[in-house]
Amino acid sequence: MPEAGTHVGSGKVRELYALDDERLLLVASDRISTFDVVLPTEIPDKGRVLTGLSAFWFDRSQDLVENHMLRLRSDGRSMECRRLEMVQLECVVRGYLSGSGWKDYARTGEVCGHSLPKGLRESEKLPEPLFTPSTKAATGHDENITRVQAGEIVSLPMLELLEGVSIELYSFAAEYAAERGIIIADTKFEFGVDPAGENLYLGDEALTPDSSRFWPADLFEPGRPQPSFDKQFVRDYCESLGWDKTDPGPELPDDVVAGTRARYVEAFERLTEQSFERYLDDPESVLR
Ligand code: Q0Z
Repeated sequence: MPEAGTHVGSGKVRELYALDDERLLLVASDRISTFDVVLPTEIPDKGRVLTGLSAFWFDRSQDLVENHMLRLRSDGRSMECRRLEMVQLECVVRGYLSGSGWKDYARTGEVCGHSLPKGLRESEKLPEPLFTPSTKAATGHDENITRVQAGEIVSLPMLELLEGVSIELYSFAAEYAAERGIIIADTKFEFGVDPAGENLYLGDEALTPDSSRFWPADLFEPGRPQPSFDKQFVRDYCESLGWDKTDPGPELPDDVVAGTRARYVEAFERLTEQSFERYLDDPESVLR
């Protein structure tokens, strides 16, 4: 139980607590989801890897946009955050054609109202990163929306600010990660404003494998779906069982857990350029 927090929300793999009127505590568990189902087996330290990566990116991107991080707790999985009024848009940026972006392109030649060249293949790098906002569906799946629909949720000046900041953040992170062998194919940002509505902040988690598609660059080959940097062992194991992908999911064997933990740690170490052991010893070591 976190110090002085009343529970205010649950995500699939994270919990949110109120500390006071101005501050929230975001706690990342070791739970893992695949095919949208949370599995009964945890991946040890997954929550610490994701919190450490979020903290790393918040620190490295603070000149691009302010963010909600106030403090990283010594457990390595909890972040004290500025309480914001969240913008009711999922700010998705896609650098590669995958997932619902690929599906929409294959059907219509467009992704969220952006027309694209003909003949692109699944997983291909896009000529420019695309801002493809979606709605925050309370249950089920986020829905891709057009610019016009997004303009009904936020003002047009706010939409243009979100688009510009989102693309800058993605471009910065994708270039940094590519130099370290990780393709960030796409990512989802969530933003908020202070109570006066004066300042924009990057919130939630940022540029983690749970909020993004991470692909190993050395295996990149357009024309097919790409292996996931972090979850591929879990997916392959689940596929080998013939599980119908409804709740409850299967327990994972020890070798799948160990292999998956190693991939999360590898992503952390490649991106932060420091050992995960050092992070466990001193979480603030990811901050400059
Ligand atoms: C984030 C979520 C989670 C359940 C609300 N800084 C903030 N200010 C106000 N609200 C939020 C934040 Cl991050 C906020 N969520 C998403 C996260 C569990 C829901 F860990 N909801």
